[in-house]
Amino acid sequence: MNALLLIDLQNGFCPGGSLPVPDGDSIMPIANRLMKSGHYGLIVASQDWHPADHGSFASRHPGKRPFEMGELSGKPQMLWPDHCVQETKDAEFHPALETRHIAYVQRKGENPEVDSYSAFRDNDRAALTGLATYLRNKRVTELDICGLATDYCVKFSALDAVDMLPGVKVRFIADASRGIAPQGVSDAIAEMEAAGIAIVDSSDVLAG
Ligand code: VGL
Ligand code: ZN
Repeated sequence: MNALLLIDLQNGFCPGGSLPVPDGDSIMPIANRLMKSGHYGLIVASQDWHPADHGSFASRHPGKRPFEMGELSGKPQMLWPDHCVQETKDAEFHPALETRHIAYVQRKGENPEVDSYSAFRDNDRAALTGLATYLRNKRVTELDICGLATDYCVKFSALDAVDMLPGVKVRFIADASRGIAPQGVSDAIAEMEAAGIAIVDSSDVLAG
């Protein structure tokens, strides 16, 4: 079974959102084309879904500003602007995304004391989200991953997919993804390649 995993295609990560990824909204038409291509038997999505007092928010760390390093539960943590707070417009999927194709939504980042970049487990690797079990039960053998942001949630989700779904062929769809920082994106692509993840474009998928 071929599956597509769309990472965090939410207002918060698009221009006008609270943690905008440059050009983040430009990938919605590509995601829609991929979903409608007929290539995938299963389409799932993740949603960053934070409580209003999430510990990754700089606002919870007196004297700290967004994009500074801080600490969360004793571990180094990049501090972010408040973003994707549960039940707010910022956390909703981007309106241009055709969500009717999505069979399952994996929410993450609900525990205020730990961040969860990966759609599969928290950053401390202690708590699983349930997505790996879901994909195993669906007998997924090929998993394509794309979305926002390449250097954070996409990268960690792809690396965890390789680690937690042995035997599944994992690919990263580059043109259907955007990152926060250019250097972070190049590093993320190198890390994914080193982990055996194939780097492809949507045209490769659509060509069959
Ligand atoms: C993300 C930073 C904080 C992401 C989520 O979706 O890449 N990045 N929360
Ligand atoms: Zn977040």
